[in-house]
Amino acid sequence: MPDSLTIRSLIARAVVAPLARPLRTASGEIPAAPLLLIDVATDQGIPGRAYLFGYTKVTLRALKALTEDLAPLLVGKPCAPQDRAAECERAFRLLGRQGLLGMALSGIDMALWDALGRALGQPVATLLGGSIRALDAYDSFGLIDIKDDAKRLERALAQGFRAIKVKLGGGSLEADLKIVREVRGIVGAQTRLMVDYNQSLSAPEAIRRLQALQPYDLAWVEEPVPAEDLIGHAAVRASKLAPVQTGENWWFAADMAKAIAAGACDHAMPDIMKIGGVSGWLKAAALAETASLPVSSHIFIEASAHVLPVTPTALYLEYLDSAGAILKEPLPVIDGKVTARGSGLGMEWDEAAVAKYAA
Ligand code: SMN
Ligand code: MG
Repeated sequence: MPDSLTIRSLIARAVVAPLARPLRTASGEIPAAPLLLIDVATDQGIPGRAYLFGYTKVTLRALKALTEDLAPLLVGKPCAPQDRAAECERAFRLLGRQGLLGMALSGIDMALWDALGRALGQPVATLLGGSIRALDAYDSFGLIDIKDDAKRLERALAQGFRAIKVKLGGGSLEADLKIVREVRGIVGAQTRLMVDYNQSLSAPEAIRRLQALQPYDLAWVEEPVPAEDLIGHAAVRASKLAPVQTGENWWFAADMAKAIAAGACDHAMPDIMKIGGVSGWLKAAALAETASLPVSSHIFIEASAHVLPVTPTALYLEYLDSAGAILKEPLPVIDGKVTARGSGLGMEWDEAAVAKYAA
């Protein structure tokens, strides 16, 4: 390994990549994945790569400009992700890091960890003191239509998934009941079944719906109320109708600490792009351990597969492949499990696909 890896440049490219299953949620639809691909170059010739999931095309151009505008804060400095993250935290103390800036900083952190891993010829999981292992994964569906999705659910079981999540809240309680009844009918009693309301209900409405859903043995209810409504989450949790899961909208570990202090959840699911990249995830993993919260990941299957092995209370990797269409080798599911690849975070762009889906 070269003495010290020095950051030379940073570019970002926007793509809109097709999804194997377009994603419908109670809070909007994502027909294809708006992604920002980050490429860091170093003086030593080692690249660092990561991607951001932009949720919407509307802000993708701004996200690209913002990410590239951060280059002057990094170029010429050592590829030391924790140091760079601390520096950026200070640089943006007055502005704050939520939103696009938080995403950009998290993505850069991931790309720097990727470069470090590549320089050492090691997977990031190994760099962090863990080892690569096959991780239990759950298959993550959107708002389903049983006519179209029954076959896909059966396929998930055939792939070995023992846990499945579906989204609810697209309509009435009756619509939720129909979905859960039909899905339970297909996946059977042995499969763990989780539901995700994507922040669409009030706490009293969530409690009303969970009462009706009692016969279906839900392993968790995710974001029943708006993510920032910690009191609402705590109220749903106090009903004891289903374990409460949240975290995909926590901005950095400080948000997670507030949720824990508010008793908002039984489970945690930090999103590596909103929690501060690999460096931020490590803080979240420590918070989860001290609060005895099982941790599952949120999208970002490639990077999450490297950090879950060093997460003491790791539970599931969420299998929702948002970038497979632009990767040379998408991560496979084998017997319901996903295993990280290295070195670094183990992602190589399929340049022909990147050109095809350029936005
Ligand atoms: C989700 C994932 C990706 C885009 C939108 C929403 C989600 C989940 O809530 O948990 O999978
Ligand atoms: Mg969710």
